[in-house]
Amino acid sequence: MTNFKMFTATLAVLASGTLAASACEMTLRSSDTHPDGYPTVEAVKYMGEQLSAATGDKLCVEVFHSAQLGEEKDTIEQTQFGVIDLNRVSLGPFNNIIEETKIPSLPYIFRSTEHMHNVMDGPVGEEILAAFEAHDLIGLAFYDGGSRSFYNSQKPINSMDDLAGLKFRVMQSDLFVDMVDALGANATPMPYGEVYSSIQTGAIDGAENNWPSFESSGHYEVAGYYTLDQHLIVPEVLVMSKLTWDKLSADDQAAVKAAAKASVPVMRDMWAAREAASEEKVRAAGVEIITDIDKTPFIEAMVPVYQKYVTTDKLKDLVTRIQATE
Ligand code: BDP
Repeated sequence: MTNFKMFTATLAVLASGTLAASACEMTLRSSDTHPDGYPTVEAVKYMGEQLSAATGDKLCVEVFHSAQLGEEKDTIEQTQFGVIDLNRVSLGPFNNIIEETKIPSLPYIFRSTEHMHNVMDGPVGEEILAAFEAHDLIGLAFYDGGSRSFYNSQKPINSMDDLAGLKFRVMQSDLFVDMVDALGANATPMPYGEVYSSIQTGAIDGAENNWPSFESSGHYEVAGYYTLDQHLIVPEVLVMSKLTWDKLSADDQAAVKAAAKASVPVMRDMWAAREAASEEKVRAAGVEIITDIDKTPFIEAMVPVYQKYVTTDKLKDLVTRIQATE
């Protein structure tokens, strides 16, 4: 689609959706690739309720879930242009645009979800949120994205050697292409919505994701082997268009930030519950889960990836501070 056609299509969906929330002075339209009920979608709805309460129904949020407004790479652009007000996205698709987002997207940079929380809730997280502004976006809050692991339709992956020759879809980020290459497999960046049919037709052998996405996307129906190598713990982010932000009073801006922050702990609880439920569903469907995997060779293979992407003093400093965080 050309940009013009894409914008027109988005505007048509937006126009059809605004009636429901017309009591509000301003309805902020928010995009999410995930289906209704998914923790990120529910977190932004919760954020909207908080915001409406805080502003006496002046500001409302309407979430367009299930990629109604498009795939992430396109919706990011539309958020920069102010066509979409809010967007909940993985940090991955920002990597090629905002340098700082590459650091928390590095493979094995976080030792655990708890480590990720400690980093992203602190000064490093604030610095990364602040980096969005130069790109016409306001970073509001980070959400959980679990840990991502490889799944495929061909065979169980028990070691790094088993990845050789397989073709995996990655998010549209050069960093992830290099990550997969460094592991000895082949990478194809593509939008999330194309993954199911691409595995089904054999255009790719698999992809990588967390439990809730593996389950909700139905990818587990076409990729019967899931290896918990946990190469990425990529935070997700809620951003606002700077054009929308600039239309708000200072008080309303503060209310937006507060509502976004308030949704974080709620999201984390919903995430933990959904992770468990998704795992149960995927296991019950008979997917072979490989848990006993030595991650050391995977971690060692990432040295050239770090060398390629952690280039400036600023980025090196971010890595050092993340590694030094408990
Ligand atoms: C999911 C993220 C979503 C990404 C998707 C992907 O929540 O933002 O679009 O992965 O792989 O886990 O593209």
